[in-house]
Amino acid sequence: MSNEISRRGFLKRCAGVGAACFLPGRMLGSPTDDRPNIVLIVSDDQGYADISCYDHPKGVSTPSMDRLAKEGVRLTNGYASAYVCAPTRAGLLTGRYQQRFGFYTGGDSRTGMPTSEVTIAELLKGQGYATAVIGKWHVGLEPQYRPLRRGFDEFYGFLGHGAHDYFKLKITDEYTSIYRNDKPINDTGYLTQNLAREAVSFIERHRSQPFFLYLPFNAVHWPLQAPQEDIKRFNTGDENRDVYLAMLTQMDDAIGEVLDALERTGAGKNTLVIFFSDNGGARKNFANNGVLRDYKQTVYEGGIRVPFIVRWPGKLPKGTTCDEPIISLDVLPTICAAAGGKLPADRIYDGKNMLPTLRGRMREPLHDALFWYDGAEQWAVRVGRWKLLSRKGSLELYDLDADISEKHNVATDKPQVAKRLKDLHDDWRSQLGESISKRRTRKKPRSRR
Ligand SMILES: [Ca+2]
Repeated sequence: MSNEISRRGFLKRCAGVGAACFLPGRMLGSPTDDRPNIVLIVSDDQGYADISCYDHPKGVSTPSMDRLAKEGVRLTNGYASAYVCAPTRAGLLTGRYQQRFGFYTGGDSRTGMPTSEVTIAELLKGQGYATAVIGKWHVGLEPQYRPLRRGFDEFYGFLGHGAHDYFKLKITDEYTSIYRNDKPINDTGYLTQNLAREAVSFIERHRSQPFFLYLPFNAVHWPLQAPQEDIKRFNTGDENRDVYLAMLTQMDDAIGEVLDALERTGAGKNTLVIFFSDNGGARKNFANNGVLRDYKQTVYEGGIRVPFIVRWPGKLPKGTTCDEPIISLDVLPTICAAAGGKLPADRIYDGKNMLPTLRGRMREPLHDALFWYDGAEQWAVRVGRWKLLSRKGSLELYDLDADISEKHNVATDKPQVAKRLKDLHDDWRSQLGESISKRRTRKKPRSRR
C-alpha cells in the first residue's frame, strides 16, 4: 500500500508542466522543445540469426531492420531480462529487474504487473508526450493492469496471453479479443499488417507533438500463420520454416512502413528508435539462433541474447557495432536520458542509460553484472567474458569471449571465478520479491485460478 501511495505521489509531482522530476522549465511544443520522439519496437521470439544484419542463414532477409542498423548502432551482446515474453516486458516497462516486484514467469502476466510500479509511459505522459501501445500487452488482464491505466493514451492490440491468432480478429472473450483503447473490436486482415496500420496512424496524428510509440509485435511468435502468397516466396525445404520466414518478412515490412511514416512526416529526424526481441528464438517456431546454444525457455545464450539495434539520427553514430553487454532494462533509463529527464528517486533502477556506451565513450563496462532468474530451476549471471549458469541443479561456467556457443563448461577449472559469480548472484537474489502469483493465491485462497 505504501508503494501505491508513493507512486501516486510521484505521478502527481510529474503531472504538471515543468515538473521538478523531469524536464524543468521547458515549455511543451515550444520552438526550443527538441525532445525526441520515441519509437520502441519489440519483436517476439525472433532468432538471433533471423535478421540479415547479423550472421544469418540463407533465406533470411530483413531490409528494414538492416536499415536501422545501417543508420544506427547494432549491439552484439544485447540481452533480454528473461527467456520468455511477459517477464521481459515487465522489466522493459519499468527499467527494473522484474523479479524485484515478484514478476518471474509468463504466468505472472495473468496476475498483473503491480500497480506500485511506474511505467515508462507514465513518465513520458506526465511530461506531455502522446503515448500509445500497439500490439501485445501481456503484463496484466484485469482493468487496473490494462494499458490505459498504465500511462498509455491509446491502445490497439490484445491483452493476453502470449500468443494470438494472426487472422481471427473478431471479438471472442475479454482476454483474447482485439482492443481499441478499452473496448473489444471486430477487425479483419492480418494482425502484423494491422499493427503497422495503427502505428502509422499514430505517428501521422501526433507529428507535431513529442510522442512515445511502443510497438510490441507478436510476430514471430507461434502460431505459424502467414498469407499464402508470402509463404510461397520461400523454399527452404522445411514448410514450417517457410511460414516463419513469411511472418518475419511481414514484420520487417511493417517496420519499414513505420520508418517510412517517420520520414514522410519529418518526425524521424528527431526520433530515437529502439528495436530488440523479447527473448531468444523459439525451437517450436523453427527459429534460428545461429551460433548461440539452445532456444527460448533456457538461460543459455539462445534464450536471452537477442537482436538489438538503436537509431537516433545525429545523436548516435551510424552503421556501428557495439559489443558491450547491455540488457532490455536499459531501455527505460536510456529513453529518460534522451528526453532530458531524471529517474524517480524513490526506487532502485537496474537499467542504465546506454547512450554514452553507444557513442563509444565509455571505458568502463555499463554493468558490473547481469542477472537472470526464473523463480524456479534456472538462473545465470554474466560478468565481462564470464557467464555462470544453473539448470536443473547444474553449475556451468563459460568463457563467452572464447566460447560463444557455451560448449565447454570450465566451472571445475576456474573455481574462483565460479565462486565470485555465484556470490554476486546470491547477493542479487536476496533483493528479490516474492512471486506475485504466489502472493495472490495466498491472499485469495478461494479466488478463481
Ligand atoms: Ca517472446
